[in-house]
Amino acid sequence: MTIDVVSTQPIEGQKPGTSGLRKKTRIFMEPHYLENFVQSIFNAIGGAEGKTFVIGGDGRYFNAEAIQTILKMAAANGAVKAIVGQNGLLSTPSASHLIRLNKTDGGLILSASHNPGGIDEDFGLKFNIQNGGPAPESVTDAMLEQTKTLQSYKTLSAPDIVLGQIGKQTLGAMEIEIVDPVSDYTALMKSLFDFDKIRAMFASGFTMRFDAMHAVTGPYAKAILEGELGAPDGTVINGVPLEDFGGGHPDPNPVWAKTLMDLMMSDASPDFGAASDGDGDRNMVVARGTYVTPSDSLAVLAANAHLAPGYKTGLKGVARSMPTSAASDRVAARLGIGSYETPTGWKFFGNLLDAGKVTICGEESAGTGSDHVREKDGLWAILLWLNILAEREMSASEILNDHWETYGRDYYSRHDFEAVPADAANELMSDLRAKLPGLAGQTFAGQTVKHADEFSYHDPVDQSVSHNQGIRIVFAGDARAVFRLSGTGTEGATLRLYLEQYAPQGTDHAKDTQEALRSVRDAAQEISGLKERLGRDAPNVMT
Ligand code: VG1
Ligand code: CO
Repeated sequence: MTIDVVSTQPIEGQKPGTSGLRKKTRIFMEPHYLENFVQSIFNAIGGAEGKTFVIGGDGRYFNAEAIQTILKMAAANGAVKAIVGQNGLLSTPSASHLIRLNKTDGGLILSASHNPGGIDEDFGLKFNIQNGGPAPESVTDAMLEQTKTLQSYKTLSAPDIVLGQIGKQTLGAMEIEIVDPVSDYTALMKSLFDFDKIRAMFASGFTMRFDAMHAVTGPYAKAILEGELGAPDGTVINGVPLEDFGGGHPDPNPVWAKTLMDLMMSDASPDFGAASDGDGDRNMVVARGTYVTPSDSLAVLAANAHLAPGYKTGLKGVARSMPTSAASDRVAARLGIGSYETPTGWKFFGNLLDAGKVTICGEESAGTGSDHVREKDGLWAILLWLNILAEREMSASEILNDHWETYGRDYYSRHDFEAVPADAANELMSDLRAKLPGLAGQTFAGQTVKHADEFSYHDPVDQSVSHNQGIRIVFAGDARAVFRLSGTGTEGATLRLYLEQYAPQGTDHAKDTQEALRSVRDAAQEISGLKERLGRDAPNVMT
């Protein structure tokens, strides 16, 4: 086996976005493209010499080939060990756990998460650091610099590794350990939740449907829900990971998980419904007859987490991304604990978790997690819900209604305008930015602007500052509209409009969500002119 130093051209502007680098699969498959980015990662972290990495992905098309390439490059760059999920599979939260459990130097996670998979769809790669969390901006900026100047990369001429075989192999001087992707993760879940109590709930006839969307969570959900917890066979649907996710978007929302939504709204509904995304870090929760918005789910979990053994001493604090509704802030205020508002993307929660300032974090995009790993964790959120249901002996909708009665309801919806022309979306944002100083006091569609700004985050732990994290327009009547450009799309631009309207305790909590948000939506339209500018009558996706 020989180490080859391959000369290459820099790949300009490959900036990792909200969650790693995402591109069309065919771009990743171009000669030297993946190699350039992997070498840029190694260079950006001060080399791979002597290091141990966790490697795995969501099983999408090109997953296994890319892992072979990464392993050879890691060996050629002097890494001493790679811990790899069997068949190249690792959910994002379980990769985060393995990084921490084995005290490794980080991990390479192959996923484009909720984006569809296949040769004509999307692929992605992200690097997580020693704490198990996504690389912070200082590191992703260093990767970007590397991609611009890289002249060569190192690889090994060697036969492929057998990814299906659990146990140890060697590649050059590097040891490879292929591990069962599920077992360590299951042990972690057992340490946090009352499995006996949840098992008893299933045994007494509680029914659930978990849609794994043909993505990576299937084997985890089957092992834990149907295996450990005794839920009947068939509780997990679409449980076999497929390279193209069966042709769907593995995005757990009412649009892409429509079959599950329809079931939950029907007379045949089980007691509880859930789904997770491509790489298993996000979750959707549906009560019988009621969709639980992710912002509400975060708030309910924060308010009830102490009922699960892993959180019985209470929470240190709660963090949410800026576009997430204020529902979890209300819980934190009542509990007398800290609440934090961060930019979109899990990498911003890492410092708060490491510093012990927060225990639970969440995003409106259906990501919820805690300090047990440094990623959002779809199955964790579902297990926490199950533990709470088992303890409170109420249905999920009763818990939700009780929550609204206690705290008031934050009506919430996100409207996505996907794959719109990038120029038009950028212009919309810059024109809106220019308007901000004059908006306060003006009234649009019956909503009066209280203040408007562009969100900048000052990290309270490392004092770093991140600008341009979304435009917020706060209205006097306890409503808010947020405009933000997505950092995970691979085609044109995606504009996200986040809408919320608070209805205090004692007011009507049973309105239709879109109806309750009508005036704030109309105000957002009037201020931005988004329909005309983007040439769209309606959003593609409303969650
Ligand atoms: C989206 C979500 C964001 C999430 C990110 C990665 O980002 O809005 O909340 O952290 O996806 O999630 P954006 O930039 O497109 O809005 V995952 O599960 O796709 O890695
Ligand atoms: Co994901």
